[in-house]
Amino acid sequence: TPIGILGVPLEAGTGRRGASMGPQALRVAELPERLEALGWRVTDFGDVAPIAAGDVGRLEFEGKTYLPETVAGWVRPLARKAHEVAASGHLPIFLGGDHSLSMGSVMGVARHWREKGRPLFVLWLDAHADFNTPSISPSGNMHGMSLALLAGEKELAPVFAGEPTVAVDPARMCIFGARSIDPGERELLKARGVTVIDMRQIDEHGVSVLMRRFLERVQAEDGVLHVSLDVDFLDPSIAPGVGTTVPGGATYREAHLVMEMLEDSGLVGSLDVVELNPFLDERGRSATVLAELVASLFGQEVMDRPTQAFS
Ligand code: DIR
Ligand code: MN
Ligand code: MN
Ligand code: MN
Repeated sequence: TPIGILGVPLEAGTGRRGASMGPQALRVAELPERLEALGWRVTDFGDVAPIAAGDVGRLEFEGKTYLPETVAGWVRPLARKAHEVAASGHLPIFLGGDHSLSMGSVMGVARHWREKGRPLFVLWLDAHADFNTPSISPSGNMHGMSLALLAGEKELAPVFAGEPTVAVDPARMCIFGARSIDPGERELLKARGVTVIDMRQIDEHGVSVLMRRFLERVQAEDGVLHVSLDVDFLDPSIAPGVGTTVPGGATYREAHLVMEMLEDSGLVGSLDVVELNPFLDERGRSATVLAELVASLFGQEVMDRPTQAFS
């Protein structure tokens, strides 16, 4: 399958400016060219065109929620475009942009896989769970609510009001690398049955055992996997270019092992690369690390040899 790239220069979902420059920084870091060098056919569909917030109309929520009309103005057309790119036989890669964009990217691919009759699983590589709803969010930032929306939380329904929605089964979601979860969010994750692999578990068991456990579940159900990679999954020492750094993240090698195992599994159907903030980055370091990780996910390896842990 050819790869289809979509840029989503959205930053209204986060408290800091700069993530809107993410898609272009990932292009400058030669993400598309790296994939082409691995033998993939790559089409860059450019950046998604948003609907103006004023044309979305006022959206009402139960709690503090910043710029929801702006976010809705991006993710509604994004979901349509994501569906279109997936339906045209491309493997979509979404370049962000803050993590609220996943409301649209995953919604679009979820529509596609429901038509195809394949269960969609979501792997959320992130320091955070992004499972807040307006009534429990301490910040009101919508990038902290995207996974909750995708799980079908009713409070967030106005974001896609009037549009077709497909919820992802929370039991098919896995958050990997977590180390900062808000109190209300933690309760909701438990109530919905989301798998949360925190850094403590990764320290104890290692990436390979935990990833393998999840990938085997996807495979057993003949599922397809959407991977959502938040820059802050990585330790800030290797990827400082993100608005919400949290110490104690994945190392360079842990992150590559995740990517290599994903590639060997053959289960990945789509990818988000989100929260890169070039304004906070150090000379494109984080952009380059991300481009290298994406290359790993699409077949770059040292020797022509699959990872032993999953084959
Ligand atoms: C925090 C931080 N849980 C919030 N979230 C995110 O604002 O809801 N930071 N996603 O990247
Ligand atoms: Mn996130
Ligand atoms: Mn995060
Ligand atoms: Mn491989």
